Amino acid sequence: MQQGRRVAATSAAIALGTVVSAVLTASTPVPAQQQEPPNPVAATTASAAPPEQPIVVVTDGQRRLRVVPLARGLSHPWGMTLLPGGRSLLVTERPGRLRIVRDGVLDPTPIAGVPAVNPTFIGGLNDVAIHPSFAENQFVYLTYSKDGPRGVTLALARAKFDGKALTDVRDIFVAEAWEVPGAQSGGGGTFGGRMLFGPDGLLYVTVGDRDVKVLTDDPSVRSRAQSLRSHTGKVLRLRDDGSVPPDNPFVGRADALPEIFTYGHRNPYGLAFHPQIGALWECEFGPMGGDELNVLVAGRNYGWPLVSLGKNYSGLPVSEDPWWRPGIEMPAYAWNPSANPTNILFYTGSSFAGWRNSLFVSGLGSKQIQRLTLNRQGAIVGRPEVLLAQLGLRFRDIRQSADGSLYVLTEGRPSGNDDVDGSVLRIEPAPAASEKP
Ligand SMILES: [Ca+2]
Repeated sequence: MQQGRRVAATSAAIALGTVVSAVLTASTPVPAQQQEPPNPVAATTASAAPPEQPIVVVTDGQRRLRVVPLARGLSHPWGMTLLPGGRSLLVTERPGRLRIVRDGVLDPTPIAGVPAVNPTFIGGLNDVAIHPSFAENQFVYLTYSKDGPRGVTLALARAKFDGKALTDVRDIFVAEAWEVPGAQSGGGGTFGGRMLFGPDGLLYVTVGDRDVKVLTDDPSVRSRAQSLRSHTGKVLRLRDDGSVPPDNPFVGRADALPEIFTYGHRNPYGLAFHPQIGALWECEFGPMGGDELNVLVAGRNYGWPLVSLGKNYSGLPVSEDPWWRPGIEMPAYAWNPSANPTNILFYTGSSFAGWRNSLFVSGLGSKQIQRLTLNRQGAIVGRPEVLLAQLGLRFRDIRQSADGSLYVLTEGRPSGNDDVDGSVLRIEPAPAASEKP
């Protein structure tokens, strides 16, 4: 996995180099009296450190953004959720800590009560979500890599959060996605772990393909994404107590696990509901190439590994049918070069003029946020607008606050449980160039 990721990161970096130079050279010169103070972006381009002070950056669509660091010194921040009122947010650190930022200040003490996680390689604590009725029931949900007699799998815990600590912590769902981490993969395969409550009040959870043979051409593990008897490579649909909604697509079938909503996914890390059409969108990593956006329909097969535009890390194509086979859904959008999409978000605010209903994508190896435009039919049109590529940071998550700001999580390096190069950044519209930032 390490090796494969390095290869993927290199090709993404080459593609990104073009984007970055375009961003840096495309600006129209402005009269001297309108020029800003020296742009602090230049100082952060080469390092992987998040900014220490608010800075202004320009997108490749010439939009000026203000980037405000809210928390630094985090270790691989993975998921976040804003608490009601919008003044506090919870953020996970992959090695196994849950942190809280109140009024823009990170509490130095992690929140007590997080379950024990297996932080091997890219395992650990994943996402955090709150119940739609959090103000009444204080329910917080965590996904994490759980140790057990059959190796490691993805688990979903629910707890009560009183503003200080987690209590009544218990697993409400443990995925049938066990694998024993192998030396071949340098780790334990991918876990997924993204969570999203839908407008139906149900909890959607992603599970990765757990491919401990990812560096080989051997498809025996990844093929479990096609098996309805496994939670590997699936998007699941659960009630708020972890039980099965009776209208799930495979309920009542003896040959299928009833939590499954869709199947045939590789490394699904992002979920978002379209604000008007209501459809659930999902993003996933391919191997080398093959990153996809999918529009999920209950019970459908999204192909992995029978259909993929990607190549195995050996260089051989994953499939002779890169686009389609009968019975398999095509992606709504495929990235070339890779975006490494970690989460997606339909923007519903009004802070950024013209951006409502755009789809934002946080990118890991691509080290950028992309804004995709949809037409009235819900199809993606035109080229992505690239945001924040100047920072040189890997983006793990993107969320929107009630006031219309965007929040992103960043990390410098891919793995390492002692790293402290992660941050929470808030993105706001920047004042015009003639004003002070
Ligand atoms: Ca697919």
